[in-house]
Amino acid sequence: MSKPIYILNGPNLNRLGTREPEIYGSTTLAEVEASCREAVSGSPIVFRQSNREYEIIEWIHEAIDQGSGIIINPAAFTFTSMAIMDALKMFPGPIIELHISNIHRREPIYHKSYVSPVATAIIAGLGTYGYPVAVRSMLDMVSKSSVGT
Ligand code: CA2
Repeated sequence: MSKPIYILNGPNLNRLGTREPEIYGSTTLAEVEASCREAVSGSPIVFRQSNREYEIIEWIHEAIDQGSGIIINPAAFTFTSMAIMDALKMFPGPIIELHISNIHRREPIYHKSYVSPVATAIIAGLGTYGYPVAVRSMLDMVSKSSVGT
């Protein structure tokens, strides 16, 4: 069995699909998870969401030991968390930073990401469709990376 891709979601994303549909769409996080599982067609993924910074850091540590790649939508922690940045720095495989909205089209407080400098790639502005796109790209990246085996 190959190592799983970790898909980690930050604060408030458990409420996806319930407000601001003009920015984030009407798809729920459960539906996003289903779209990721469909995109990997059987390859293992770990899909999680937390409103707690420490829990996301613990999951990044778990991915360091057990994962092939990390896709992370850190939500508001994108703009605040040096601790998540430091944890991601320790991950030896590919990292995709993912945002549903295009953070660079939004207010200046959404422009400075702590995660971007340690990410392999960034996806933003594709809506929730960005998740299956990220998963397919990650499958391709881990197949070329020694961490994926
Ligand atoms: O566009 C993204 O994916 C974001 O990471 C979402 C964050 C925001 O702070 C980032 O700037 C961009 C906010 C997530 C809020 O969660 C929601 C909850 C319910 C409905 C919609 C969003």
